[in-house]
Amino acid sequence: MTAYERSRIILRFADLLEQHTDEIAALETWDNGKPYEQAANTEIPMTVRLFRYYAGWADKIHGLTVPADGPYHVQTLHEPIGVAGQIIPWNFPMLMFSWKVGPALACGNTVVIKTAEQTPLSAVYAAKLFHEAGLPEGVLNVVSGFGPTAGAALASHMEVDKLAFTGSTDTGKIVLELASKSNLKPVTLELGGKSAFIVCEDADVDQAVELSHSAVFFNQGQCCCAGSRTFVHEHVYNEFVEKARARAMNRSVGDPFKVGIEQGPQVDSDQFEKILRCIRSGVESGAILETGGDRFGSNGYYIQPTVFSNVQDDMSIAKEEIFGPVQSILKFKDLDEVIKRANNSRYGLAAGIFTHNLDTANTLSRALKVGTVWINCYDVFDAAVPFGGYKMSGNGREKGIYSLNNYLQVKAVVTALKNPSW
Ligand code: TXE
Repeated sequence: MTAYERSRIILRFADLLEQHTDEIAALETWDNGKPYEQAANTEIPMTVRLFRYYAGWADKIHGLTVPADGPYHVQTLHEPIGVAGQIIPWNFPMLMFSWKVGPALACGNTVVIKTAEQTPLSAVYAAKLFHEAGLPEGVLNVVSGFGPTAGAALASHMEVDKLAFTGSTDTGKIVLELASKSNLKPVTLELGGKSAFIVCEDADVDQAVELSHSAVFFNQGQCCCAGSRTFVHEHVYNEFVEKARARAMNRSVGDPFKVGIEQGPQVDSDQFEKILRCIRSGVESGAILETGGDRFGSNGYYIQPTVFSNVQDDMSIAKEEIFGPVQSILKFKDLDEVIKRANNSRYGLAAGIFTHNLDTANTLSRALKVGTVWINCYDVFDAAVPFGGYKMSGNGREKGIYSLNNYLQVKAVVTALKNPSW
């Protein structure tokens, strides 16, 4: 198929997805528990945008001519890598589908994607729409299945040429091992995080409170880049804690299909229990429970929006990924100290910086060992902007131009020139 035709199919798919936003958003809410409005107004439009972005790339991927020494004509061919195996999690099923499938198809690969066992529906629906858009049989294959069987089979398959994984750091280690023990397929990993959200003394406190609230609580706290360590300068700490507590108490929790609901249930009982264990550990280790701390209501996997203050670096709520609606607020005194503490993590996915001082913003953004720095904003996810982690948050970058390299082979073709003087 020509690159132009690939591009047109992806664009037709994006149009179909947009037309079916209501159905797909409803599937996301049924499967995951996320507010329907969030899925319909934010996630599906972002998914559509992502596919349109990569449709635009399909016919702009090409090699170079290289001015090598000697009587040679040298060119590079950018070829599809082959069969892309992809394993995605349950927190943003459609969006994760797009980050994986968009660049893989734009580059001319075929795909076998395994969805998370908690959230299989939307990708199956999307595959049907791809078929309607004209994608030939066999190019996109959606597998519903469990990790240790279907996921491991993909990671260790000898005829899968590349693996892209998003999920926990522990499972990331497993798939990397399976890939290395089979055919050494290259692996990109997007794993967990414990991102620092740093509120400096000159920050607009009201804005920082609101954005730190959504940085933690968005999607029931089930975000790899959740700003889950809220560092606040001592001069604004008391005001910040008071306002963060009030905001969390105000969060609307309930039936995710209802208008105006900000927070639905956690995805499943495993996650629900894990989060409650984390909350108990916060209380036991001496953090101050400002609000929340228990399940919400008596039915379903709902958790009260929870805020801890007086959190210390060595507490497990400051170190481990909670993946739930739990904010941990830590106090800091100066810039050098907060840089060291923010970087003192095995993760390095993202960070938020709240300041109006250009020097502070520049110093922090250069010093932090993370893949994304948001300054006076958070969770801004444009299709063109790369995303990925330092350290144990993973390797490789998704989105933007950077994701294309994950799905391409570069072949150097060197031809001897018959008459080098020309
Ligand atoms: O993740 P897993 P789980 C974090 C978060 C969460 C924790 C556990 O802290 O609480 O991980 O969640 C597939 N071989 N994140 O257990 O196991 C699995 O089927 C191959 C952060 O749900 O990593 C699913 O498709 N694949 C994260 C995917 O891996 C395997 C998002 C993710 O599941 C496998 C999700 C195996 N042996 C959880 N075992 C993020 N970075 O956003 C499982 N899988």
